[in-house]
Amino acid sequence: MQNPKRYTITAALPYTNGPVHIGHLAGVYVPADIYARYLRLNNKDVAFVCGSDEHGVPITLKAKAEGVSPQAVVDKYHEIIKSSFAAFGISFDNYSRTSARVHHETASAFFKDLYDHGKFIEETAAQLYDEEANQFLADRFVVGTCPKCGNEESYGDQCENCGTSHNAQDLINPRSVITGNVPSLKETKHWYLPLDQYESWLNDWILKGHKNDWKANVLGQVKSWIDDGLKPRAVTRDLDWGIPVPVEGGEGKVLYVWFDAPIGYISSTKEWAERVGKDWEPYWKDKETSLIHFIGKDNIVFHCIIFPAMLKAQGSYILPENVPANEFLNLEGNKISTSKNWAVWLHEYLIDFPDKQDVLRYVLTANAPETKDNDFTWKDFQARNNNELVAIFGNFINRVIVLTNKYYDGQVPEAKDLTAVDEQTLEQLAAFPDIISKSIERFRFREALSELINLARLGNKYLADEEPWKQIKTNPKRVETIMNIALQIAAGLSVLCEPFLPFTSKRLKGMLDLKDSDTLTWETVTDGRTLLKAGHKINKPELLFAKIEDKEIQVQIDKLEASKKQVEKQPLEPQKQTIEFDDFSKLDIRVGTILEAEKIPKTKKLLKLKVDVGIDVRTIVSGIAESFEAKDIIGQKVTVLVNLAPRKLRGVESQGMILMSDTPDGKLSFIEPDKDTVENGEKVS
Ligand code: B3M
Ligand code: ZN
Repeated sequence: MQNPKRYTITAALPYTNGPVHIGHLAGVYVPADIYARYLRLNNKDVAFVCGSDEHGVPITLKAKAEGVSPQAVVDKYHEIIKSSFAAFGISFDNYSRTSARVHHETASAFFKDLYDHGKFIEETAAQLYDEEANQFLADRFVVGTCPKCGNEESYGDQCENCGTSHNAQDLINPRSVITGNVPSLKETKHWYLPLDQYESWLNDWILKGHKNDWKANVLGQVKSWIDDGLKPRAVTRDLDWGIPVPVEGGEGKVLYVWFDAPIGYISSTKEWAERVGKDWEPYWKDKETSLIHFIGKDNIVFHCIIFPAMLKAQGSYILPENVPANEFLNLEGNKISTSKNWAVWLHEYLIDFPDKQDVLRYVLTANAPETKDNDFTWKDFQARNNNELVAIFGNFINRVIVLTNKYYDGQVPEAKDLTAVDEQTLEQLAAFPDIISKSIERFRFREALSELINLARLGNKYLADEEPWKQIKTNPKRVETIMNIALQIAAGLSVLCEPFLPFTSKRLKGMLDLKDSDTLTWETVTDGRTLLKAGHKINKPELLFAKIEDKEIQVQIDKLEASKKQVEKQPLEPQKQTIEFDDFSKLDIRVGTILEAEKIPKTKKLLKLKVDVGIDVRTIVSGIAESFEAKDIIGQKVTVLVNLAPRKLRGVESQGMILMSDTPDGKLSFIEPDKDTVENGEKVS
């Protein structure tokens, strides 16, 4: 679309079943924020909206796992996510949540509207049911083998291995996540969106209409969906967490989370418009609005097929102009995994690196998984900070500010008698806004960022070639011009870096004493000669970027290693049922000493022991022969359950039990008092 009147920019609504990690940031929120900030700097009318996705099975499962209500789960993570986005400088115009009233009303009305206009198919069909849990098994309540790739741990709605999304009934060997049982089938009524009826329209609109401007990975997925043939898709579920189905027969059912969540973009826009006194409708209904969805690749089908079909069915909404979905970011060579805690969590990063938001924004953009999956490593994070932000960007700015303060007491000198090199440098500066724009407008943020760094390189090269620090003695007039031009580049950087590095932009503008009220837009950089007027006074130098030392990086690597070990550890048995103190006090446990030990013939595990337990010396048969040699344990102090009913093992009566604990290598270990002075017969309580 040439010159749209306004932009509606959406970023995928994060599920509130956990905090946000760098994969989410690199895939969705950082590129969306760059785009929104860029447009605002170009004086465009922008609504950048997002919010928490608070429905769906993942929330219910998390609530079950934590033993709290779904509401408690969403309240907790909504706060964490919302505040960490804000601290990270993601400039949403509005961050809402799908539990908000405006959203329940909007989604409900949307469903009712489609229902009233006969856009759904109503169908009663057999669905997976867990008899023991008394519940239908939709989506993530069921796992099984993916019909497409054979992954045995595929969810009911989506396979994380191959990315395909399917219906729970499509799984081979399904089992309930709640009980582990094999589900049965039970009839239930649902409403379906007949996607098959939209197939040829989707084909024309996306595969023909957008074949040149949408990303190849997005077109590829859409094509494969359409080639496979679209089927009607249920938009309601038998669950109790979600937005109630607002029509007759909908009792006890809720809207499918992927029906309500994208409507969340609309509700969030409404909430924003209300707050700032605007009309929300043009942002969703005016043909001259450009609607852009930023998402990760696992959300493509929902944003390119299902949601557009819903919008089309409703009839009065615009369709997305582009859906620049990213691939995935891996971490240190492995897939990011919430359950394995293999992630860098944003809220933790912000604690560990409180003033380094821009460093992470930089690294995630430079490494963005735009066309293929990419890897984040802490070493690369450190290297990019030290070799690019500090050594190129920071170094240039520092030289300019320090020298201007030193030579001219901070006053911008005048540029006179420009040389060919000066003219050329200014022309190069003036070309950057356009170069960077072109990349941003094609959603090539890595390319855009590398051009930004090229501008800092230009500044460094200019200073290195012109050597003001040498010429100041021999040709001070010339140095005035050099420093003026270097200052224009610094000012240009302060503007052009804003979408990528907003905190840096602010600090740099502070040093250059460029007030926010100054009319410095993207466009002004194209006339790079007068960004800073002669005589303008700048401020003292401050550190823009600091070197990151090995030890700071090691802390992060150690943290990841610790998560890995945690996962590799054998899972501990869950705690047994609670007992009363009276139950415990029935046990009579005493300290004892092994006096004799011999192997019981023809057994692998059993030793016959004579143990002095203070009250008497008794025979105990113990299954510890795989962990100890009989001769080595004579004299060993032990704890013994002495009032266990005697029983015969291999013909020998055992009168008690030695208490042991397991060791990580699968052997046993004695439980002994930590002091030698504890005597046989002392009670353990
Ligand atoms: N909550 C899914 C996800 O985080 C999701 C996106 C909704 S966007 C409308 O992958
Ligand atoms: Zn699969």
